[in-house]
Amino acid sequence: MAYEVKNQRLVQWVHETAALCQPEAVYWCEGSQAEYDNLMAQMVAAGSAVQLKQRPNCFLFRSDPSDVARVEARTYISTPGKDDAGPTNNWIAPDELKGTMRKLYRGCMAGRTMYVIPFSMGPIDSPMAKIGVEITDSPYVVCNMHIMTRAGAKVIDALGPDGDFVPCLHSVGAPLAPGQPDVAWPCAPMEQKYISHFPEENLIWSFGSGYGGNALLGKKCFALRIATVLARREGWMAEHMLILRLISPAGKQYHIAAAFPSACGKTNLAMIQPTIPGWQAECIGDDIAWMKIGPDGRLYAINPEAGFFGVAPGTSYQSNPMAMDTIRENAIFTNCVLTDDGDVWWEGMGAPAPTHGIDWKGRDWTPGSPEPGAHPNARFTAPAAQCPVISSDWEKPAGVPIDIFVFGGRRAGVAPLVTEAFDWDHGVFLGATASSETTAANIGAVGNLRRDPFAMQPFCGYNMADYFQHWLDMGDRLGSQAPRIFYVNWFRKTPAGQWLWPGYGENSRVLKWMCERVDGVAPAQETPIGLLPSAADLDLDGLDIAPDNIRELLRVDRAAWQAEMPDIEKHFARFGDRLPERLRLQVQRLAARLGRG
Ligand code: OXD
Ligand code: MN
Repeated sequence: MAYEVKNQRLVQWVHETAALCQPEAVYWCEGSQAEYDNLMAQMVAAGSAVQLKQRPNCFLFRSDPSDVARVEARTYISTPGKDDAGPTNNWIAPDELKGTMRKLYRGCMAGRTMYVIPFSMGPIDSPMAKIGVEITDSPYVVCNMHIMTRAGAKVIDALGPDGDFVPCLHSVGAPLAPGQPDVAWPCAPMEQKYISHFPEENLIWSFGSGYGGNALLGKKCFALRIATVLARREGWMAEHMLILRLISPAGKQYHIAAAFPSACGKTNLAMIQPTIPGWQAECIGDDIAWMKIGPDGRLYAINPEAGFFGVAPGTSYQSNPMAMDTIRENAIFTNCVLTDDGDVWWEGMGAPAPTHGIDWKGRDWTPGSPEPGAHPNARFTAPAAQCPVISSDWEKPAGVPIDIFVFGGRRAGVAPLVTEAFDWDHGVFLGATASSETTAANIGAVGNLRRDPFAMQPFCGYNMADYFQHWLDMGDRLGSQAPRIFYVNWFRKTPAGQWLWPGYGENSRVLKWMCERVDGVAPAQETPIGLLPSAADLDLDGLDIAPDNIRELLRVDRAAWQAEMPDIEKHFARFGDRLPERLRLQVQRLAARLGRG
């Protein structure tokens, strides 16, 4: 061990876990570059990683074809009572789940090294940061955690003898018998995969998968599912939100936190390059925001992560040039195409497809091949500090003051380009009813409408109805200092399927209107569904867009909204009596404004 561990609870837990999982060796991670380089060299030698000739210090991994995404159906919130997990979560009683998983963990690390990764979510010197320790038998996870969190010896120092931490136990679930050769991507079959959370104990147990949020336990498991529970207990907020800073030509800063379901361009918006002259944007985070009320009564946000774990397909110099520049070096790629000259490629990269490459399943691939070369959920892992537009304040211990919340989804019709909430409660209603049409990246048939409240459906660690109430309570505490709430839809289409709005950098035009609303200088029209700009209120200078498109983007289709009401009622009915009365009232008010009931 490269350092002394004075925290007896940690020493004890590592000891007990080693006794249960029976690894060949135990290794305490120090978090250094040498450690990272060493592990990568071992994985290259073992054939599980390929070093990319075209990108300095970059590596490609290919997962097992059965282990490619977060497994929501195998994800559990294990509270003593089922109702505490609520209707949006899978539930098994803690004793039963622990019994099942203990059997799986017994001897599960045989023939492997057990790595202990102390990590901090949030800059270590931030009063909002929290410490976790992940135990894993995957060196791929260790390298990813190096990038995604602040990991290693410095966290042991911060933990001290009595510091608190969230224990995060992870195993790929593939023990090796003596002499048994390893595979490139060890994992367990689906029916043995469990991504389990025990919120009463702030404990995470993950078994069987080596991929993404199933295995990098600081991200969805800790920073969202466990953190939502801590946040409610302690009076703060853990949200599935990007954080960005917008700077006006006059130099005024506005901070925006925005929540979108998967496949709605969240990472693109986090790194937006405004097209309006004089406006600039800086990225603070692309996935998660932890927010706390500061001494001045405003809401301050930090990004608990240190890296980006982004979807590669569709990322191009057109859709997200800043992400493309972030991943030129020191990045990990998973399930992309390997080109013959030693680079990565994916569908929607904007670069011509290689005439020949190796696909994510390790097979020869050419542009005519029947299947995509990269998996649709192929990923890059890259240090946030490498983003050319990372804010100089992205690691500010106190965080940045949030002015604006944005919710949104992908819908071809009904939801206009932008809506401002009448007030906080109405904004909570907009978040609670957020909806998106499923794409190829989601589960279920393409084009189905899915309610994804606050983009938190798979990430809320307790009863979602109580989470709605927590939002209402936070609004009460913030009072007049509360951020303004908006709802956007960048994805409107004509009946013929043409995009009505250009999106990407042009979305800055909508963000500018929001900033002007905060400053009280832009008008808005009152409609039954909220406050909308008129075409004249949006800065459309230099944008070649048909007036009919703008009219359609800002039209409130009363009949379509009336038709929407039963689905909203059905969505809320899932929560039964636990649904806050104030949201029930919002449904009634919307119905009344629409001229019904
Ligand atoms: C993610 C997700 O990977 O939200 O960030 O699915
Ligand atoms: Mn996410």
